[in-house]
Amino acid sequence: MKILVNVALPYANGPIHLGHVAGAYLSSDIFVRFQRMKGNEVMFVSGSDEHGTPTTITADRQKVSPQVIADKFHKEHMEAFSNLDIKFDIFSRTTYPEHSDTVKEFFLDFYEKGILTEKTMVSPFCPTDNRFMPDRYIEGTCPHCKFEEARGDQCDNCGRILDPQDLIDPKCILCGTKPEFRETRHMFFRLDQFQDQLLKWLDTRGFWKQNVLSFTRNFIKAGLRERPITRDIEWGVKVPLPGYERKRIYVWFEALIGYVSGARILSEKLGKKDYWKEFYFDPEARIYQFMGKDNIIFHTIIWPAMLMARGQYNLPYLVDANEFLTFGGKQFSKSRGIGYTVDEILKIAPKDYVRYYLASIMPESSDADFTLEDFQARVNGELIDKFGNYVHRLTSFVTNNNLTISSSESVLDGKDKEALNFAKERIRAFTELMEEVEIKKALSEWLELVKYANSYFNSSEPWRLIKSDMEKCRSKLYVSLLLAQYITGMLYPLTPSTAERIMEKIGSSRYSEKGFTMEIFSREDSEFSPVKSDPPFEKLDIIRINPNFVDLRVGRIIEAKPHPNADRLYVLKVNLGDSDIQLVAGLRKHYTEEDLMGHYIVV
Ligand code: B3M
Ligand code: ZN
Repeated sequence: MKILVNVALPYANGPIHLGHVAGAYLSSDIFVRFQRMKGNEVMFVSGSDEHGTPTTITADRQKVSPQVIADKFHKEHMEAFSNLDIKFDIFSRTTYPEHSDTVKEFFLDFYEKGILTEKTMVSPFCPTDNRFMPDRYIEGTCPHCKFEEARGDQCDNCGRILDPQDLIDPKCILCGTKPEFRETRHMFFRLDQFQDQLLKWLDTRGFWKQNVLSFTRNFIKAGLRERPITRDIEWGVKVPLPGYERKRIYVWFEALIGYVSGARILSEKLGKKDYWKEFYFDPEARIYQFMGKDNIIFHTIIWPAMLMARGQYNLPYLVDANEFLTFGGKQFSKSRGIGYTVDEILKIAPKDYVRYYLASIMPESSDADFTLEDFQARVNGELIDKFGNYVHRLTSFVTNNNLTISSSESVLDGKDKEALNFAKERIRAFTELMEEVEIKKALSEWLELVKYANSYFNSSEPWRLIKSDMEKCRSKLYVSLLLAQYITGMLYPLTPSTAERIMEKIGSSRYSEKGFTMEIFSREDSEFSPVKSDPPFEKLDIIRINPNFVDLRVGRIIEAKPHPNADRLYVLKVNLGDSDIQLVAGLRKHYTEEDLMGHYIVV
């Protein structure tokens, strides 16, 4: 099957942080890798959204041209994604000439079809700057909640959508002058014409996630109105109409078309000019759209309406939006120093730890919170202790005994078959969930299988069998290695480079022949020649990551015993109120056991 995966084009106005990654970029990359594993033909498109006020505001503040800002962040975004192994087929730019050509084509097609109408509206005009100001350039007091720094388009305090005329005491953010409200002419997109068609189409999308569907239905129910798609600014795609020389196309309207121009540019680069049409025009192809929840209506209403207006284009098959990721309960914010950017986190933790943790808390059905403690607990407790140790113990046992294990020498007993059936069931559930982009749930199926593999290996006791029953020992190792191959294969879309590394360690013949395909999960003959190597992971240590992170608590010593093998040490048990911990302390020269008992200490 042909699958086009589009991810919202990030604004080129600031660094990518983990909130963005968890919102859409990681889930789409995982989905793409999974689809490729299944043998589907995938095109993975995103790019920089360079126009509009998000970029000009940053540029105005830094007193440079918007292109300087866009260039800087386009480069940074590309690096951030690539450092996290998020690998687009194209990371395009909305300042490419091919993009403005495609936008013009859409615009003129709509114009000729009568889907655009010209209307007069009232806009803020700054007499000092002598120009119309975009809504975001006006700030004032919110009429609803009295927040004093509400923007002309929205109040960040109460979340209400505003019109700059609603603001009490409006001011231009560049010069502080009170704006005048003047009439100006703009082009409007007749979104109202698509209300029925959109509702009918949504009725066929019952399999979408609830958050996306209900958000969209409520928006349509409130009634769709025509929307202005030009603006009085100078930074953007030019309007191909006379009289519009000083106006530009609204950033959202043209950025959405970036999905089409991106696919076209990629096709051109691949030397297959019309390749993009196989995704947009063949009704058998599927288009998946990924984004954060604040972008839903643009992708479930406006973009589909634009595609309907063009005719012939495929509509999105699935629109997937995650909820928000918070950091210690607060919104990620670069300016307020809350949370980590991709660059910052990668300085302190390997990319796959980040991918693993974000996938395990993916905010799919509700907001999720990133904390350093939880990051450490998940990575160390699951990825390292359960998965890494399992593979390491198993492969070390095999290599220490100079064995090569193959299916042909294995005779499976009831328990072995049960293990393989359990695995098959988990893989089936995992696959279904990945298909539905339920990544967090898919990962919990993986963890189930990892735990099962651990207990299967422990209870089969190959270290005992090797002395008494070599055939049985080989069979147990074979099943254990097969389980290792499965769990590593399942991990591939989530943590690709780790999965590659571990697969080498396991030395699976199937992997070396086929790489990561669904055949990794087959049961048929394979051979394992594990490679002797060090433990695959180093534990995550958040105190080392963040020296400011110190967890100090007062505890009471409830037990003090001499250390059995060291005459300077005590083994202490300390009660922290909600739990007990054990400590080893070099205090025997200084205190007796009785001195210590019952004492309060800081740990
Ligand atoms: N630039 C998303 C954002 O950065 C916005 C998406 C455009 S996708 C067509 O918040
Ligand atoms: Zn407000």
